[in-house]
Amino acid sequence: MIVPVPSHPAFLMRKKGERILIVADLHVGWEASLAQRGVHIPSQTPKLRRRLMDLIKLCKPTSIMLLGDVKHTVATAEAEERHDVPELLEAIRKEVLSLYVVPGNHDGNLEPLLPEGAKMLPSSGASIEDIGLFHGHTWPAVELLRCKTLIIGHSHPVVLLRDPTGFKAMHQVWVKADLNVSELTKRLLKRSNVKFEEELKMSELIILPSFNDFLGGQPINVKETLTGKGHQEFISPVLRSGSVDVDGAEAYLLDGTLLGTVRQLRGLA
Ligand SMILES: [Mn+2]
Repeated sequence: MIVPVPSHPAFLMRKKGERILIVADLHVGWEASLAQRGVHIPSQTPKLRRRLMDLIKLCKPTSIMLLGDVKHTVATAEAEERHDVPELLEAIRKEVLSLYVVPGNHDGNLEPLLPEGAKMLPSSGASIEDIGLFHGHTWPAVELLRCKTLIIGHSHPVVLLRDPTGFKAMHQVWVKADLNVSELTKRLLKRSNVKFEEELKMSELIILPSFNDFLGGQPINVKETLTGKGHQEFISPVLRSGSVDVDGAEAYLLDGTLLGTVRQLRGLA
């Protein structure tokens, strides 16, 4: 069983005595990239660490899965990340039996920064029971087609609400979308040249809000943010594949409030 943790951008999965906490997009070191543009602020990692520790206290997980983009610099690691990532991961590693990392597009050269015992999974993802998990910047492994639900991060979904007087608010959201598995299978197999003839039950895709809320997100209710325009590096191939009903996707605030579908919310952006 998998449930969103109320008021946190996190999932808790329970499975025969195991409790797996899943978070995505920590982007440790994002503020260091601000320094390159002349804005110097203290490291925000202690705040991330406090929030993670609170979450661990609340959920009492036996393991933690980091669903990609643990750090911010894409190919290498900045000095701040080389210090902050091991310290943060070591702290959470001590609290659980296992720490798993599914790498995202920002996780180049992450492996040397992982604490002892942490397990790096393939970027094409992993499945736990009938849930398939991957960061979202790549296609998932073909085996993930056997899952019922796909969970990704990567998009940092937020909803933009614009008041007629010019006020703007952005709220982090969960996104839940219907998924057409035969379409997804077709697209995925075309790339991998594998035969896959089974009856498939997959029906939905869920996007996890980013754990690091400091760097904002992509407003999903601004035209085609999730599927087309904008920075291609942020567009998930699965969302772009035509197999996900992005317009009909439902957006939920972290506290569980249903805001509406992407289509309905476009009028408020
Ligand atoms: Mn990403």
